[in-house]
Amino acid sequence: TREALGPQSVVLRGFALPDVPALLPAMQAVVQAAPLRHMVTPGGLAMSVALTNCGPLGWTSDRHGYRYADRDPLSGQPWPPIPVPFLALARAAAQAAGFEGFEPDACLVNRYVPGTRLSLHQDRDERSFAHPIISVSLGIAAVFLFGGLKRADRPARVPLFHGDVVVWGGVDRLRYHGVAPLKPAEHPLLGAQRINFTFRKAG
Ligand code: MD3
Ligand code: FE
Repeated sequence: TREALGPQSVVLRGFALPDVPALLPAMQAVVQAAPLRHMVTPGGLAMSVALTNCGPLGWTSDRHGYRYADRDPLSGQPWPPIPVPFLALARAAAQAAGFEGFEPDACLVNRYVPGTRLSLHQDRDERSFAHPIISVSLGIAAVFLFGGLKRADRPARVPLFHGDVVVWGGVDRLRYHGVAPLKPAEHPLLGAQRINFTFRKAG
C-alpha cells in the first residue's frame, strides 16, 4: 500500500520486505568495513544516532561542520561500495514513486536504539535538491516527524515499521523532519534497534 505524506512524498508500506534476507548480510559487510559510530556535531555534542556510509560519498560531521566525504575519516579508506541489493531496492522504490532514473551516490546507514532521537532538521548538504531521497526502515518502529518548510511548522507524526520505504522529492525535499525518541521494543530479526538506510545523490 502507499500513503501520501505530502505532494511529492510517499510511504510504500512493506516495500522492502522481500529484500530483507539480502539486505541484512549486505549491511553486516558494510558495518564490518566501516563501523557504526557516533559523530560529533559542530556544536561539540555526540549525535545519539550511530551512523556509517556506503557508496562513493558518505555524510560526515565533526567540529568543522557537516559534509560529504569520499573517505571514511576513521580509516582513511574509501567507504565500502553500495551493495547490489541496496541499489536495486533504491532504484525500484524511486521508480514506484514516479522518480525515473534515480542513481544514488551516497547511502547513509543510521542506527537507533531505544531513547535515540533525531531532532528536526533540513537536509541541505547535497549539491542539488532536484533528486529524491529514499529511506528504508528496518527493525523496531519509530515515529517520523514530518514538518514544513519552516522549523516552527508543527510536524505530522508518521509511524514507520520494518520494511517500510519512504520517497521524498520535489516540493517536499527541503521540509524539516526528524525522529521522535525510540520506544523500547524488540524486533525478532534485529533486536532492540532500528536501522535506516537513506539513499541520496549528493555529488
Ligand atoms: C524528509 N534520517 O539521515 S529518513 C537523515 O529515519 C534523516 O534516519 C531519518 O533524516 C531517519 O537525514 C529520516 C530520511 C529523510 C531524509 C531526508 C528528508 C527524510 C526526509 C528530506 C526531506 C524530507
Ligand atoms: Fe534528514
